[in-house]
Amino acid sequence: MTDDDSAKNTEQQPFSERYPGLEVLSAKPENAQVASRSQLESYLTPREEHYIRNHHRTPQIDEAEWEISLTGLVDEETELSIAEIKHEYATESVVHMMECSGNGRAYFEPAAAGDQWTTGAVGNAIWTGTPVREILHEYGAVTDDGFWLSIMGGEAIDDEDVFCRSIPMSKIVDDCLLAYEMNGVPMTPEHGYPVRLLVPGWFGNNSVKWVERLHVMDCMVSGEAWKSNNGRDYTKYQQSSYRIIPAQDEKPKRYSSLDVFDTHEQLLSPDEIENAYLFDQLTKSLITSPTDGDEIFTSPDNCVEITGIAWSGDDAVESVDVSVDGGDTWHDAEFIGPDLGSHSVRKFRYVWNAPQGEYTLLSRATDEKGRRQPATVSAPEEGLRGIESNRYPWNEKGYGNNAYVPLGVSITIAD
Ligand SMILES: Nc1nc2c(c(=O)[nH]1)N[C@H]1C(S)=C(S)[C@@H](COP(=O)(O)O)O[C@H]1N2
Ligand SMILES: [Mo]
Repeated sequence: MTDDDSAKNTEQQPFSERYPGLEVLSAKPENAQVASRSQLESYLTPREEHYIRNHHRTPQIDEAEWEISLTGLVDEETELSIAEIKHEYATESVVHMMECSGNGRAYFEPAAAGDQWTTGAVGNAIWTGTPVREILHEYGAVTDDGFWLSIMGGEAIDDEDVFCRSIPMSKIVDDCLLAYEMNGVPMTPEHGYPVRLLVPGWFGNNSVKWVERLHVMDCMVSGEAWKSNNGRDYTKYQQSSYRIIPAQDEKPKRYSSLDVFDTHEQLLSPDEIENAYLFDQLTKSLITSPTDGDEIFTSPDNCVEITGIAWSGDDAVESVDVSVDGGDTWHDAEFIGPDLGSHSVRKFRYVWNAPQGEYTLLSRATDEKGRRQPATVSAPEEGLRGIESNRYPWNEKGYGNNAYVPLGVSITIAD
């Protein structure tokens, strides 16, 4: 398929028909998750089955006319064409399990506002593009640690707030891409065509789609000038959305810069950062087979193979445990299949000698720093700011839920 075909298709077919594997949460703007867990059994998520999350609507962009401006702390401000981005620098690929920070919001009690994503706002794809560092170096940008790159999406119209994210320069220089291909084919308009930022291992909200401007700064977008810039708020999606806000806080505390980016580390040290920012993904896992409500006949060998996937942020998944008794006892699962890099899912399995009965199956992953999924989400009255005593903090916007209990699978083993 050529770039032109994917652009044309948008006009021809409704969104839900172009993504038949997705369950639509809202059609305008387009928000949709993978319809079933069993679709996540394959090592890679097909482009048409990768969840979609939009705040506004998908813009119709002509790649030949699109330009990205590079501004701020650079020797030379410039406009980059898509042809320059694609052809004048190195090309790199990464397998990234992207998760929307709202994935699992549906399990918050009381409910948190927003689309009620359950388990399907994830996708494991091969993303290909140009390393951002190459472009920054070409134009003499300041790329020292402590600096930030603010990336702005181009879809806002009239006085809509601009989808802008500030990413620490150390992460940008390390492995961020200006991506234009997904699984070896051009990205569809909904996934960011013609070009998106791809931040490997970080929550989806960092991977800005339809990039229009890159701005090199010594701080994040913050302060009055960015809050009202020609009538538009550039700070909302950095400073107000995608923050962990416990029930007792009216507003998140805005910081102009940070030293700690790791989301889990922020959640463990709320004295330093009162409301964590959703940057790198938390450790999480999901049983994909059997599925909830299954009745399984095990004869003649009494064996059930439990399989699933696990993923984490910048730190790789180290191990996965499986419980068949609702969390009383745990067994080591084994990894199977290829290791596609630390930002990809790992597939796991546990082979179980299954007596007749009813069971709740659970899985929990641990990352290479020894950080394990918490069991449940706390109650808002507890006021937690971080992960404590095996509980994930309830928060007003329902972000980051990696608790394992709500993800359990109930099955019956029949005669
Ligand atoms: N410009 C822009 N970029 C954006 C968004 C958006 O609304 N506008 N949504 C973000 C969020 S919250 C997520 S989870 C990912 C989803 O990417 P996908 O739709 O390709 O799955 O895009 C991110 N990039
Ligand atoms: Mo998201």
